[in-house]
Amino acid sequence: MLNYDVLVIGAGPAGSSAARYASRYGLKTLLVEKRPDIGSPVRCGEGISKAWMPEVDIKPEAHWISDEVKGARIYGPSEKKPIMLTAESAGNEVGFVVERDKFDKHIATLAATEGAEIWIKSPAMSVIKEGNRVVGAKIRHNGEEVEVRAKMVIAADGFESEFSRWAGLKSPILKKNDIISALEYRMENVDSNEDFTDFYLGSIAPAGYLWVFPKGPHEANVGIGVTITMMKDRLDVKNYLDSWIKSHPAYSKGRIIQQISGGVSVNKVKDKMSLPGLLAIGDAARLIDPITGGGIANGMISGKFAAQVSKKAIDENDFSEEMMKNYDLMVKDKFERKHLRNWFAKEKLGTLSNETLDKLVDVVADVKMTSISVEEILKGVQLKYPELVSQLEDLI
Ligand code: FAD
Ligand code: OZ2
Repeated sequence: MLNYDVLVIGAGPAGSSAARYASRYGLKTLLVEKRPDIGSPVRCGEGISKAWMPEVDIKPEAHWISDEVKGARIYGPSEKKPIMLTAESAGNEVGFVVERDKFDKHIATLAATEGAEIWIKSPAMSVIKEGNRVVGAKIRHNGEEVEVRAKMVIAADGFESEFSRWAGLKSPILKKNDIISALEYRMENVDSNEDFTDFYLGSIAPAGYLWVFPKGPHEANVGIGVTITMMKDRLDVKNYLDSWIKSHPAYSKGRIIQQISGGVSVNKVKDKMSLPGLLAIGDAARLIDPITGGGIANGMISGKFAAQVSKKAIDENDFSEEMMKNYDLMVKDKFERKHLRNWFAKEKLGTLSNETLDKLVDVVADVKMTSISVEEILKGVQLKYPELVSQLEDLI
């Protein structure tokens, strides 16, 4: 049996961020990852904005940046004039398309630098509980099942998260209209614009969108997310992506060098993301933004919160439900209102016809955007089409 202050399950960006901060706060920390290679295989569009990075002490580094973009373009179904979110008009920083495998390894390296121990190829197999408190996990490590005891356990095991459900947390369960099925090709020999991440709305991607995130002059991630309630068949999402590519000469001449797929949660913030001795973070806590589908930033921020509450719980020797609520409150304070607004907006957007979406994009494209954010787009919609956002007007 081994003893730690903090055991983190999963070395994605959320888990590595939690392990990094827990170690920084002086806690003896073990980070376990089931895969043999942190960050790989990549399952991500790799698009991130810059604005949140200082919050989790991340400085951009060339080795994990694939492309620096100057803005985002959002196209309606007829693909005419897009809504432009650009650094020039908004006057703030934009974002990157990253090399996600290198990015994830970088965050794990930062955790190691602070002193965290890391085990790869080491899946958590089951939860150890004493009464209602989680006190560790059984980990398969070097061919053996090792009992790891920890004062605090952090579940960072991603969208397919099982650990917190094994422990008895119900909140990871999602409603069908809050699940996106996503598919993406990494494509070579395409003509995308290196300066922009592009988003395409409409019946080409029912209740979701299609994206093109540039990775260089002739390389891009071309992906699609569709709400699963809009799908009749598992293959629908591939058919949607293939038919869009086929009808766009800049992409149809391209070559697919990698295909990935995965689930994306697009829900409101859950009420409870903790149990005594256990905190769920990142995708395991369903913290993806419900309109952009972006989860890297939120995962890393929630990892920092989990480390802070772990430190407090350990210092005060209090692992009660009440103590864990501090984490739920920090997460809600940060994300609840924004995700509620974006959830309502995505629900509404999913009901609009191509014709309405075209009109909407056309008029909102004329609004000067002063920051690169979803809020700014919704303010534009409120200005031009108030009836569409009447349900969420208090949140804009
Ligand atoms: P993950 O990155 O999933 O990490 C979880 C880790 O836990 C994994 O390494 C896994 O192997 C490990 N693990 C699982 N079970 C166990 C176990 N039992 N024991 C040990 N380890 C375990 N977000 C963005 O911000 N920008 C994007 O462009 C973007 N594009 C996306 C495109 C697609 C197709 C998909 C599916 C998602 C996309 N996302 C994007 C979402 C983003 O990938 C996630 O929100 C992000 O990875 C969440 O980080 P995480 O650390 O919570 O989980
Ligand atoms: P704000 C990002 O985080 C980029 C993430 C890209 C993730 C791609 C993953 C795709 C996976 C699945 C698809 C999910 C589909 C979800 C359903 C949607 C239903 C329509 C922008 O720049 C964050 O970016 C704008 C960044 O956002 C992105 C900052 O935003 C455009 C979003 C696309 C669609 C919106 C449609 C609205 C159209 C209305 C006509 C602000 C703060 O940082 C500022 O301080 O999270 O707001 O950050």
